[in-house]
Amino acid sequence: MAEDSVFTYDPLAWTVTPAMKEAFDKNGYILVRGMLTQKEVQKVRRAVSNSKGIMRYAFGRHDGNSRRVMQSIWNHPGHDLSGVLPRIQRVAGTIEQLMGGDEVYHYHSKVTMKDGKTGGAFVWHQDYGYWYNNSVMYPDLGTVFIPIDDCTRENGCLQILHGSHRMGRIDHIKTGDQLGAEPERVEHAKKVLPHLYVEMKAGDMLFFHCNLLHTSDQNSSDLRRWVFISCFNKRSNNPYKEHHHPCYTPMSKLPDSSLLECSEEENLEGKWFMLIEEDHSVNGTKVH
Ligand SMILES: O=C(O)CCC(=O)C(=O)O
Repeated sequence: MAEDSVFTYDPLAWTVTPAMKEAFDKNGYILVRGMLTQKEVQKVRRAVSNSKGIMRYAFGRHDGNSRRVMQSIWNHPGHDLSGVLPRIQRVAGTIEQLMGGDEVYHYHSKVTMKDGKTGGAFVWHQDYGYWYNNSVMYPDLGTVFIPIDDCTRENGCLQILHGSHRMGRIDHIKTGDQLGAEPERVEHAKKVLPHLYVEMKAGDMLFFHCNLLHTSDQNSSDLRRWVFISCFNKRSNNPYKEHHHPCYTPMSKLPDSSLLECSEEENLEGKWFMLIEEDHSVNGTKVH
């Protein structure tokens, strides 16, 4: 990893510093080690792994190489544990500051599930390659990638092209059931930009710009690789048409202590899980 983009969480003095903002703008991401405590990781892992809603709404997208990536996506955070995590200051407050400080709202959260030996790959893409199709005018969105299992090269950790967000939006074409960035351009970018494997411990967080090119391999190891991902849009970038993710909806941020205080492991009320047939960016295949 580029040293100027790697930070360590300090619970007593967490603030987005000018160095973090500069690294985010220049490199397209920052990685913060140890943002969740072990106790918090265990609580989130248990809630997500036991969640009936997340499993019920899971769907697969073929990766063009005989496997599927499995995801479950919900649009409004809700008030249970999986709705508290995106709204704590460490998550929502940090991405908001990194994106310049204007108000952000919850665009959606998801869990990507790569089980051992079966987990599929994500093709190279930019998140804005999808979201552009949702009538979102500007690339003013950001993603927070929060592993709940350790992510290594063996189990299909995230890979990024350092600085690729500065290429602007690239055309995306269908690959398997996924939208992938134009391969010729990606191949060239791989020659001129550092290609990084982002190995992360559960509880580390990667904050990245919506035009950063990223991918991840199939999981052929024995170890599960599940990741919680939350995506945010600026209020000022309200999509000009309604679609399968929300238009501006005020989001109340929560103190960091809320995660351990939350007693609702699961409550699906108001979460608006996305059905695969409603996804007009690209389609996939139903699991249930
Ligand atoms: O979980 C991963 O490896 C990548 C997920 C991703 O890129 C996405 O959902 O857009």
